[in-house]
Amino acid sequence: MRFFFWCWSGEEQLYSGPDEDGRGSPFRVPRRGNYSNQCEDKPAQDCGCNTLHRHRAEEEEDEEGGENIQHPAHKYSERGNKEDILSKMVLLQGGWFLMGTDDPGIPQDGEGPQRRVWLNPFYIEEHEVTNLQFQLFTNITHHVTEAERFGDSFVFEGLLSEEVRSSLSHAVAAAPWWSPVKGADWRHPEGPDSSIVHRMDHPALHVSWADAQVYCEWAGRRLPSEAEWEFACRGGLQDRLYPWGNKLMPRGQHYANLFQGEFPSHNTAEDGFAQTSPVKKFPANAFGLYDMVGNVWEWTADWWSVHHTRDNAHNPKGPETGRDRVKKGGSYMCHKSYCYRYRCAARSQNTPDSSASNLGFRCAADSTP
Ligand SMILES: [Ca+2]
Ligand SMILES: [Ca+2]
Repeated sequence: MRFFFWCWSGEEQLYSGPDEDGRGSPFRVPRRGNYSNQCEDKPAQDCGCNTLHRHRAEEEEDEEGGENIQHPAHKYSERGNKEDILSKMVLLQGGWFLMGTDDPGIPQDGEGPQRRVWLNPFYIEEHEVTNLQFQLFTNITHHVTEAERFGDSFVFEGLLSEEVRSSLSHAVAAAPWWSPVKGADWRHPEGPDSSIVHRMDHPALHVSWADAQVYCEWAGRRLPSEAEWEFACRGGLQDRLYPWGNKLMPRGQHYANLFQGEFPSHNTAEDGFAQTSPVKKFPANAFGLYDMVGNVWEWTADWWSVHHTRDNAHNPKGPETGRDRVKKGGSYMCHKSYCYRYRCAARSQNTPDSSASNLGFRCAADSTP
């Protein structure tokens, strides 16, 4: 039995920092091994520190779980043609652009300073990887995600059934709308009694950075760097908040799947979706890319750092090492009052083995296969 601890300390997330779509990331779980509660030597009032025990499955059980997950009603055989599965990619010409902002919405996230960045041409998928695509990938590769191996993943409590909710032993204290749910994985986004059957064109959830890496490598692609992702998000516009400009709702229209209402208790779903939406439901940006902000957060290749200089950079790839990976774009859970991160310059982070019900990815490439 392994134990996991979460701590929240103002701007510093010591471990599983619940924050997300609140303030930070739903959880940042050290992968395995010796965990200690680093908050123990800090005053509780400074840390807001809570100790949660997540009972992970034993490794032996993980192995069995690996067998069990080969179950689903696979509609598609292993003969599926990879080229038919993969997303269309858009070629972006790169060049100089302004990355980050000098007017950060959340300064502690390292959104600034604004700096000039050069990118070589690259390709990026036009939408987030969907459940259908991820299912076909797993059918062919038999890949077992980290959430499946660990036996749980984080789910926004507002989406849970009464049955699952009543079975929960704890939530993340600093962000009680997040709960670790046993049996939550990409096939069961809200726990064992949920499924993706009617959501095959929605983004795949509960996919860790490592899982996303495996998918992109299998596809002959890679994760985008943070700079590439942000360039893609901006759609050729300079120093704008959103992929389409500075106004959140031009002509009163919703341009992204975000959270309307009172977070976290009352989601009016004014944009049509209280949860994820099918990809490509909202307008593309000028590059023809969909859901760059909103719908689900997207992993990037970079390690996380909040320290940037104004120096010009060529094809930056982020720090060489780190603990967390950068994610971009915000999600359907983002509300200005809690998670004003549905902007191109906004950013957040998770440990590479983290997974949640609002975190997905898309791939990029240097060239077409
Ligand atoms: Ca929404
Ligand atoms: Ca997105």
